[in-house]
Amino acid sequence: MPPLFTAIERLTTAYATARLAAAGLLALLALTLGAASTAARAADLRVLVKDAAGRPVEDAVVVAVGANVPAAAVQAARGNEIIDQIDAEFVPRVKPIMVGSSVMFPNKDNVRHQVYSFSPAKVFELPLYAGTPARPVLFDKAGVVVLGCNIHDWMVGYVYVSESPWFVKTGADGSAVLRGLPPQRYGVRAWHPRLQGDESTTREDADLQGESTAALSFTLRLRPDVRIRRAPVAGSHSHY
Ligand SMILES: [Cu+2]
Repeated sequence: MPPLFTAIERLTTAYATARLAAAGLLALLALTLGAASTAARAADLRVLVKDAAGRPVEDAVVVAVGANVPAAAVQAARGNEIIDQIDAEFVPRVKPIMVGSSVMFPNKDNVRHQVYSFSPAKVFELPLYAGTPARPVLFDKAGVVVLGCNIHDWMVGYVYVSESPWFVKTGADGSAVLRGLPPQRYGVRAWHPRLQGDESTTREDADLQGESTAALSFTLRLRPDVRIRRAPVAGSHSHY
């Protein structure tokens, strides 16, 4: 090839490479700026759940529902979750998950468990087992799934299968924070295993357009805490 053409070819290649690099940089910059502005606009919603007597309610699930649900939020919320059986109890006793998530139920006890649910949102049974079952259970329908064990009547757990990716569970002080909510209007509701009446009646509205933080408080009417008396369990620490 004549030297002139080679030179032109080299120049053209160099130009193309530079253009590609510039385009790449611009795209990266746009992505970074976009992510930064989205993060800056996202809001935190602090929630406080109390009972009718004003006492903090632990293990309440608070769900925020908005019209615009980014696929990334769903992807981040959906996952492989774990509910242990420790000392013949479900740990945690209340587990909120995103619909489409699966839950593994490892048995950490020296006794066998037979975990089941008859709840419409998920009917299943794990045959009597020790250790970790081979397969997780897929929760593909929103709703509350009450867990039991055929061997230990007092074992009760709750999987709260949320249709929205924005949910949180309250701590011992009755509070929790829903983080990174995109700016929009939300219907926010609270649920608890002892909630009296329909969960939808707890709904409150939050407008997070132009707000970086907001707060809501819920007062729930709860049934008395009645639990099935435990029997001594071989290999458990409860009867020490
Ligand atoms: Cu059991």
